[in-house]
Amino acid sequence: MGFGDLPDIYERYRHDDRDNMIGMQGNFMNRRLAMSIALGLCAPALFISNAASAGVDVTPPSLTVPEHASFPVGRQVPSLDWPGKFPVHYAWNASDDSGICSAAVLEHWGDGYIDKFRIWRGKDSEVDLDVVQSNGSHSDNVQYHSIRVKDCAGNKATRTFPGIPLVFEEQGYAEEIVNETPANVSWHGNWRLHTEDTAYGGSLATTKDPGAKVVYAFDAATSNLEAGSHIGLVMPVGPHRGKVTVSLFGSEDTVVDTYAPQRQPRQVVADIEVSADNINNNKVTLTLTNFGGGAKSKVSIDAIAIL
Ligand SMILES: [Ca+2]
Repeated sequence: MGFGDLPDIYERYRHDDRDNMIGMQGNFMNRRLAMSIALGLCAPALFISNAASAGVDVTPPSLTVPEHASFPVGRQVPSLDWPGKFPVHYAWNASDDSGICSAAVLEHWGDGYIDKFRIWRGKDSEVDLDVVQSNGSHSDNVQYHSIRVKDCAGNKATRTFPGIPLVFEEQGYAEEIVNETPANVSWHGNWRLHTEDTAYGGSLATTKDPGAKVVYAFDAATSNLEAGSHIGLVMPVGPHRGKVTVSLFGSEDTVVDTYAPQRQPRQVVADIEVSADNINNNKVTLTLTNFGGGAKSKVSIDAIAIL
């Protein structure tokens, strides 16, 4: 099965395409909650009139391959079994001047069942969406997902991708994420490596000691790091957490506060752009230091996202 359009499955699906509801009802609820999709844009619920009367063509819209967005600070990185937001950038060309009117993610199950999650309604050719995992584990029954768009004349097209959204990263659609303990890391001071269910990859490195430091030396070529790349620092935030100093070789230090009134795992607390000055002997060196100096001095490193 290729990753292009799936006319047979698509036709079966069309019989159920009676409404624009987000798929949180009906037999969806009888399934394991493998994934849910939240509205990524709070676009006004404009009802755009059928464009057929405007004499537009009826060719289905053509989709570009989904692109991935950066991790804006404040995003939550999903993990396999825990909820999180996963930002994805889509761009496509409408077949006519009616534009794209809606987008949905279809979740294809092994028994032929298809769940639909409408993720966007508006009129644009480019959109950033949040794909949100629910609090359930992914079922083995989910074989693959596809994105379906509909133009304002009612024409539809699908783009299929394998696996669950989290697996985007293995398919080249998403950011590379490395756990807190890659091979090229050196620890200074007292750090504790421990398991944590809600952490990315199920583990964290934690220190309470001001001045404790960790140095990541990424190979620029193998990590796909170049000028203009972004590094997303993934850490938990919460009421007992403090500040961390973040610096790249060749750049000034930045202090990031991981205090938050409520505990939240897997937060992208910093998004650092890499410049040519930061690449030295094909290495990009990231240093994180427990800033201390306040009432809270606990910081934990969860993961590094390379964008
Ligand atoms: Ca981790």
